[in-house]
Amino acid sequence: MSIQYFSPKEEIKSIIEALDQDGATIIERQVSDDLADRVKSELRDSFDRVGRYDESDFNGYRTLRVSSILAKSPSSAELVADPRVIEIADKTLLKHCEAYQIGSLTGIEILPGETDQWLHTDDSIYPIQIGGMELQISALWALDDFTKDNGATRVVLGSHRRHANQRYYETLEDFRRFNPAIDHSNIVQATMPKGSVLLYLGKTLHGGCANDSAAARMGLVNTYSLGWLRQEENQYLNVPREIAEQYPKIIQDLMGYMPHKGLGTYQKPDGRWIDYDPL
Ligand SMILES: O=C(O)CCC(=O)C(=O)O
Ligand SMILES: [Fe+2]
Repeated sequence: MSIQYFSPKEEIKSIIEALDQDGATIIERQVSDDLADRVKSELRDSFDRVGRYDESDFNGYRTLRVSSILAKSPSSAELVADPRVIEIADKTLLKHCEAYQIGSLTGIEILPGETDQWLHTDDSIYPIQIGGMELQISALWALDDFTKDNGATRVVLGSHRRHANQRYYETLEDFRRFNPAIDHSNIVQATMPKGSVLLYLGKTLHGGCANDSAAARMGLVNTYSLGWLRQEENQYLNVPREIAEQYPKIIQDLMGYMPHKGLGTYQKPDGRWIDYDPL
């Protein structure tokens, strides 16, 4: 099997069909090299200063990670609110909520020498599974070319439908043992040029890959989750309010400043209530 690639001009219907069928798909060169380079350079200093603080067996020990992305990289807002990605998130998530939100935003730089990350589902942070309902989707932006050798993400195509065992596997052998029905050829790498975006569902098994090249591979993962779930990353604490106020309304709404019908409401000092206001 191979992952389906689309151009930015492709009809949205075909992209959604591929996402539904395979659990993952790629839009190639959805944004310019210039935008990818801007985000990359805005994040560089943070990767170097704090990138090692999130090392773990799951995250790896040769991988740099940064969060609070909207506090560090103003240009990343263009990725978060990318109209194509938003259209796809609308179609996937608005069936199950009134409004959705940023679940997390994480910069990930896989350094040379890193080994395979555990195959996992991103929605495993939530202790529930509801048949036919996606809790979240992920958009993984390539800020460098993603190649076979430098750590292009592995995706298990079709795993969103068939996979019902564990939510992560430390080794490929474990994965095979628990999922004998999933053919090995369904594990593919999301190779893609800089500026492309890999879209995958919350239930799709995937993981970062070993970096056997001589250069680092930087990506930005943006999850969008149903508006009635708790956000994975606390946007209010991670992004200072003065910075949040500079962003357009769509970004503020996605950060969670827009309540979700009866949840997260607040009363302003002047007494007015802020309640649900659809995007
Ligand atoms: O960096 C990657 O390729 C994927 C990382 C990932 O899936 C995760 O950390 O949840
Ligand atoms: Fe992941």
